[in-house]
Amino acid sequence: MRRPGVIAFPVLLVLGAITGYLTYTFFIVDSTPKVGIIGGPYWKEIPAGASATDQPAAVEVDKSEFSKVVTIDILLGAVTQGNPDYSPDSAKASSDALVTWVNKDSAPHSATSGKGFDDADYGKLFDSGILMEGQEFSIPASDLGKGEHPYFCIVHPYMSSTLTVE
Ligand SMILES: [Cu+2]
Repeated sequence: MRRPGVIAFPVLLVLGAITGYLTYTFFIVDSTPKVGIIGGPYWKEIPAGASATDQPAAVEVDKSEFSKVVTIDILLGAVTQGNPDYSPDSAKASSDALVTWVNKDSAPHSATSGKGFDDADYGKLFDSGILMEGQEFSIPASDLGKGEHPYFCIVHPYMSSTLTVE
């Protein structure tokens, strides 16, 4: 009587080889992206609206044309949840003013219209895009229209504020 390992060992080797071959053929090869081929089990269409081109282009603003400038600082440390972020937190601007956000934090931030990503219209009224440390974004209050405009930071959605145009 031979020892059982004499048969079991080569059988296990063959089964392992078959498993490896099938895994490679049916999972690895299919899931590896190929240039020019759109499809495969993991292919997913990017939803409309995810494109950066949907967002309003940065407006070039001549500050000297405005006698009133409302500055909203993005405070140092705003990156930490719970810290004061936009200052003043509820800014007010008259229709003839220019509104300017200045990032005084060391982290990147944005000022993007809307209450958050759940807001279907977020970013439609205004969007600073990513502001690095020291960068600023300006928009005439007349472009926004009267009323209360909530906005938030797309990098840190817990940062939110309102701008009221009177
Ligand atoms: Cu932020």
